[in-house]
Amino acid sequence: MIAPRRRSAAALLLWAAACGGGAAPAGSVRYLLHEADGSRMVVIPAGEFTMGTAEAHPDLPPQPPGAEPLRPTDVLLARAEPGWRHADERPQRRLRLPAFAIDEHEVTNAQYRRFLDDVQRGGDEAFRHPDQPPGKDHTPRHWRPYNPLLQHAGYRQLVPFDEHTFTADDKPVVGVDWYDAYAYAKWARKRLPTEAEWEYAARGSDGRRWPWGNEWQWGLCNIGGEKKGLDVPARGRERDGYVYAAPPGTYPAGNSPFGVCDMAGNVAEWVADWYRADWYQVAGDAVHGPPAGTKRVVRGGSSQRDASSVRCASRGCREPGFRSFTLGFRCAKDL
Ligand SMILES: [Ca+2]
Ligand SMILES: [Ca+2]
Repeated sequence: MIAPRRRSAAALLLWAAACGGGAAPAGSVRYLLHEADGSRMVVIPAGEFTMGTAEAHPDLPPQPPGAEPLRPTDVLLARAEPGWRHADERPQRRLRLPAFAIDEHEVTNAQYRRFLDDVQRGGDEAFRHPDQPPGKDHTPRHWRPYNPLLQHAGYRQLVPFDEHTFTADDKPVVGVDWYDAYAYAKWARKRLPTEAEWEYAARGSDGRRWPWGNEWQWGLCNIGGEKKGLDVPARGRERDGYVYAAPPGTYPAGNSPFGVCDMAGNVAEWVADWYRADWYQVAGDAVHGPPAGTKRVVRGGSSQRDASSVRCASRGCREPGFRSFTLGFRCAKDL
């Protein structure tokens, strides 16, 4: 296989039908085939959008059909979930962005493996971030031989891991830190999306809560479900079919208005910006994050989170060296 660093940068533009469902009318999604890493990207047109959340007192999280009413303690616990602490999403702002392209799917293990093979042969000097720790290895955390019982002692093990749970070619890569995501994007002649670009690609121009609209619907994305609270009999009985990540594109009816897949849940996604909880209060019309910080923004929520945490405006953050079986990324590029 020819390494992407030696490939032509030529890319093919085409128009194609939407990949099913979602809010995008069939035929309206403009795709771009990005040769360097074999990804299909969605062209996001220049436009104005609503970033952030207006509500000061959000609703309670949607419960599965037929579920028992929430007890007062459940309400307190639900409001303690990071996705319900809306303060860092306010005030809501209208921002204007130039056109860009974003990966239709989260980066897969198959794609990441080509990157890893290339940098293990030729080094990562051309791709690594200046702040990357010396001697860093880009191997995802879960690609190494491991004893899941020992190495995941800090996690609730919901169903048994097997050797392919986090490594199958068609699954999103996880266990990568921000430096890995940055280096992959540069290797692929792309970049990480900004927080604003990510949110615009997820919700379009009308400020909707979830990629498909304002009403929560089960089965349109991969989140945590009945397993919550270590409910042993419920393990593995997910309404969306997956306890951990699903192959990208499994829920086309939950696509964003632009036809971007899995912007709610599946794996959470690193983006380019530094996190600052009060950034929206001081950012004005800035479309980038603060110039420095200690944590990078994570967007979209994951297979282990609730419906609120996978809202388009929900913000998370992690130290750039953090790795998790719920955290991956996708790339963007200028047009
Ligand atoms: Ca699930
Ligand atoms: Ca996602």
